[in-house]
Amino acid sequence: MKFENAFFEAAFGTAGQLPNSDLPEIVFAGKSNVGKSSLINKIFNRKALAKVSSTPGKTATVNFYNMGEARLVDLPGYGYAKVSASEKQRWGKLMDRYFSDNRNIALVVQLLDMRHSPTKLDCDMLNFLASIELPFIVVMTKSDKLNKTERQKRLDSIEKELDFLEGVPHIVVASSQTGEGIDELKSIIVEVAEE
Ligand SMILES: Nc1nc2c(ncn2[C@@H]2O[C@H](COP(=O)(O)OP(=O)(O)O)[C@@H](O)[C@H]2O)c(=O)[nH]1
Ligand SMILES: [Mg+2]
Repeated sequence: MKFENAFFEAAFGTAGQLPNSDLPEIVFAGKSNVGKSSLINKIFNRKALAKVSSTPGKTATVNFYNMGEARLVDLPGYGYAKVSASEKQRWGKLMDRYFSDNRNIALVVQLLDMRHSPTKLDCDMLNFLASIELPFIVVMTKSDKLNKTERQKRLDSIEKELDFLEGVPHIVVASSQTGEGIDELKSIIVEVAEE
């Protein structure tokens, strides 16, 4: 897999437009502003393939990146307070359709902000992933923003915070700033794409 050669393929705002799933998909999910686009750029070693926004709630489409043997899928973020009811409904429909479409989903990568406990919506998303029995891992983002003590505190807490799930998922600590966790994520992606 040549991460550097990945290219943006398409963005879809409504479920009816979703393209056929003819390659394994590695799906990135998380709340708005958690650092999804930054992490995707870091994985591809590109500055701005995925748009990084200082305005949360911007990416409202499902974005597909072609990596040759597999696709990386950037799901629209959730949990941005200022989003309208109709926009939330569109998000829900899009997610329902995406995940019920018999797609070739190799792995879901659920991002959580390492600085905070998972939100209610984060837990809803994790419960949903567990209920549809998709393989998923957790990435704790923005690790560079924590000092040593804070970092250890979050690492000590997270397993307990996720114990509502049957079996604690694999957790990767990552930062798009320092590059922590990126190599591990890349090898996980290569591994699941080959299965
Ligand atoms: N310090 C730090 N900031 C980050 C990191 N990842 C993202 N950010 C910042 O968080 C904000 C949201 O990032 P973005 O990638 O657009 O989040 P998305 O909404 O989940 O796609 C931007 O201001 C980024 O520069 C990280 O690992 N470390
Ligand atoms: Mg984004």
